[in-house]
Amino acid sequence: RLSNNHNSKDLNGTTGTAGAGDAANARGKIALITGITGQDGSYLAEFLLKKNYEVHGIIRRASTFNTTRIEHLYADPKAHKGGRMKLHYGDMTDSSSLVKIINMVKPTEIYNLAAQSHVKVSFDLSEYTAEVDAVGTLRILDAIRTCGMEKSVRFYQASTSELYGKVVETPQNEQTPFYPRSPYACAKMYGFWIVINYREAYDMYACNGILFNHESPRRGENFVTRKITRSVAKILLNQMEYFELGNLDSKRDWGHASDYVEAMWMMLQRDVPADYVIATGETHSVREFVEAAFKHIGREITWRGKGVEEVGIERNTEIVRVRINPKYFRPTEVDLLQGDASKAKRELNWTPKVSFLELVTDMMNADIELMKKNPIA
Ligand code: NDP
Ligand code: GDR
Repeated sequence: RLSNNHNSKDLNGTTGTAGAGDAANARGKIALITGITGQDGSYLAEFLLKKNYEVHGIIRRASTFNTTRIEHLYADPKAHKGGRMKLHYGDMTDSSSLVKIINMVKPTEIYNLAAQSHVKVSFDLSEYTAEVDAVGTLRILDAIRTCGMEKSVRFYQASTSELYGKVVETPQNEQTPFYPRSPYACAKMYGFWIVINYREAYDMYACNGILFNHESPRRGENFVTRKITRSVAKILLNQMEYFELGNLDSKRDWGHASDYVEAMWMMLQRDVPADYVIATGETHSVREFVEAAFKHIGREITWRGKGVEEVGIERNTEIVRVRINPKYFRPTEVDLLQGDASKAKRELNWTPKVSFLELVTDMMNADIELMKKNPIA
C-alpha cells in the first residue's frame, strides 16, 4: 500500500501534501460542499459553520434564485461569521469548474452531495442522472488528484439506501447485497464503487455514507413526505380539498436530515475511512405517513377501495382527501427499506435523535406556518 496519511491522529486534516496542508494550517478546517443549496447541503453548512469551519459551496447557474435554503446563513452574521461561507459557480458535469474550485479553495474535507436526487425523475432523465450522479463523482475524485490533494483531503460520498433496491434481506446493513431498481440507484452504485476503488488505488481518505431516507421542512416539495405535509397543511387552511399520490404501500426508514448531516461529518473524523449505513431502524409505509400527518391536525383518515380506485376519506366529514394517480407509480419500485445502523453506533457513536412522529410534527408545523404566510406556496 501507498503511504497512508489517514492513519494519522491529526483530525484537523492538515497533514498531507504541501499546498493543501499549508492552507489548512493557516485557515483551520475548510469544507467544500457540492449540493450546498439542497436539503442536506443547507443543514451541513449550518453544522460546519457552528464548528468554526470555513465553508465553501458549489452552486449551479439557474434562471431563478436557487439559494433559498441557505439564505438565512447570509442573513445572520453570527451564522456565517464574517464571510466564512463562500459560494462558487460550478457543475458536476463540468470538470474544469471542479478543478478550478478545488485548486482555489484547497479544502480539507469535501462533501459530495450534488445529485439529480429524484428517483422517479431518473427514469425520464436517465442519461443526465448518470452524468451527474455517477460520472460527476468520478470527475470530482479526478479533480482532487489533478490538484495533487488525494493524500490531504477527506472525501464524503452521498450514497443511498436505494442501492439495496429489491429486498434481499431486512434490515439492510453494510454487508447486504445491492440490487438497484432505478437509473438513479444504478448511477449511485457506480459512485459507491468508484469511491472504494479510489480509496484502495490511491490511498485516499474516502467514505460512503449509505443514508436511508431523511426528511425535514427543507425537503424538496416533490418528495413524498413533503408533498404530504404541504398538502395536509393546505387542507387544514381550506386551500386544498384533496391531493394525489402513487404507491401508498412502499415502506421507508425515515429520519431527520439534521441528525444525518452530523453522521456525514463523523465519518470524516476517524483515523481510517470506512462506509456506514445511517438509518433509524424503523420502517413506515407512505400510508402511515399520511395518517400521521392528518392526525397532527386532529383529523382521521380511513381507506376505501382497492388499487388505483383506493381513496383516503376523512372520518366524520366523508370528504375524499387522498386519491391515487398512476402517473406517480414507478416502472420498478423499492418496496421496503429498513436500515441497521449498528456499525455507525459502534464506531461513530452515532444514533438518531428525532423519532418518526417528531419528524412528522416538525414538517407539519413548518408547512402550516408557510401556508399561512403564503397560501400560493
Ligand atoms: P437535493 O435534491 O435537495 O439537493 C441536491 C443538490 O445537488 C442541490 O444543491 C442541487 O442544486 C445540486 N445539483 C444537482 N445537479 C447538479 C449539478 N449538475 N451540478 C451541481 N450541483 C447539482 O438532495 P438532498 O439534499 O436530499 O440529498 C443530498 C445527497 O444525498 C444527494 O446526492 C442524494 O442523492 C443523496 N441522498 C439523499 C437522501 C435523502 O433522503 N435526502 C438519502 C440518501 C442519499 P440546485 O439547488 O441548483 O437544484
Ligand atoms: P425515494 O423518495 O424514492 O425513497 O428517494 P420519495 O419521497 O420520492 O418516494 C418514497 C416512496 O413514496 C412513494 N410515493 C411517492 N413518491 C413521490 N415522490 N411522489 C408521490 O406522489 C408518491 N406517492 C407514493 C414512492 O413510490 C416511493 O416508494 C429518496 C431520495 O431522496 C433519494 O435521493 C434518496 O437516495 C432516497 O430517498 C434514499
